[in-house]
Amino acid sequence: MSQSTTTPAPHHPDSPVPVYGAAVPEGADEETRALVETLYRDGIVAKKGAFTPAWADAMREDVEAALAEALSRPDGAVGRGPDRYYVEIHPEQLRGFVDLVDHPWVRTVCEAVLGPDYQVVELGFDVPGPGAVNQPWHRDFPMPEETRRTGRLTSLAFNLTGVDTAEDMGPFEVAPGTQFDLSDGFDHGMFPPKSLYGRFEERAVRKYPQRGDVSARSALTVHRGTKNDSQLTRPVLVLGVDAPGAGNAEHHDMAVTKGYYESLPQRVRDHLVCPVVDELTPITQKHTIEGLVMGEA
Ligand SMILES: O=C(O)CCC(=O)C(=O)O
Ligand SMILES: [Fe+2]
Repeated sequence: MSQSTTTPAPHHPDSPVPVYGAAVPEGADEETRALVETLYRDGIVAKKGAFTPAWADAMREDVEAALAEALSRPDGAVGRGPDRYYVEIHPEQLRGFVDLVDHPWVRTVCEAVLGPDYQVVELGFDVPGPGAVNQPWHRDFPMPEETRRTGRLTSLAFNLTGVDTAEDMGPFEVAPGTQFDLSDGFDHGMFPPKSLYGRFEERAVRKYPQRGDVSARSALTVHRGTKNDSQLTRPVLVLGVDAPGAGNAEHHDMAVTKGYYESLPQRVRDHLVCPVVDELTPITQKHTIEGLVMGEA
């Protein structure tokens, strides 16, 4: 999967034309090529109906149990704005974890974009409640040096909704094609200045995923959760996957017990780099810059 050395420098946010080509692995079939091309062009790609609605309902139950547990202890959940929580969990807190990481579409996207040695580094969820407001446009982390230099994406965030998304629930909004915007002037490399909001608003697409759908995006594609005008929460699962060396694992505290690890198929184990422990420790959320900038819940 070597990308040509002639890749031009990333374009400036003011430039309308993304200059990166997709890094399609050699020998990829047509479906894989299309997935990688869409991801490199739009910064997001999705598969409808990857799981059944019943599978998504079970995921939602696990997410709600984990949220209740996290809210019951100090720093179990971190605020990402008013009535919007982020909670990180361990794989065995999610009954469908193996189904998720072993799903053919998920595996294909990971392998094609991140290479055969991709690493599952983060499992968590965002829960915007009825009081959630528009988030500032943002990246989930700053552009890594490698992406800036080579135009290669080195990590992916998979999202799965726990509910059928309706307009009044404050849908996820994304600005396709902004994953390679240079971040000069972005606050902490993540939050673009208001003077650039026009660029994101022009491109903004609201997503209405239904239970069972899965999407994969670059965390660099500028996006935001929007204002929830309903009485319902809109839980979203987040699975973070890295290319080797991308360095996101160190920001997360995922672990698995020995017994659970031993129960996993080898091809799932192959992508887990987290510690194997005797007993799980509930994850304490670090207070992050996201919480600060988005306004603690
Ligand atoms: O509301 C969403 O779906 C995404 C929220 C988000 O982007 C974040 O908290 O970083
Ligand atoms: Fe985000």
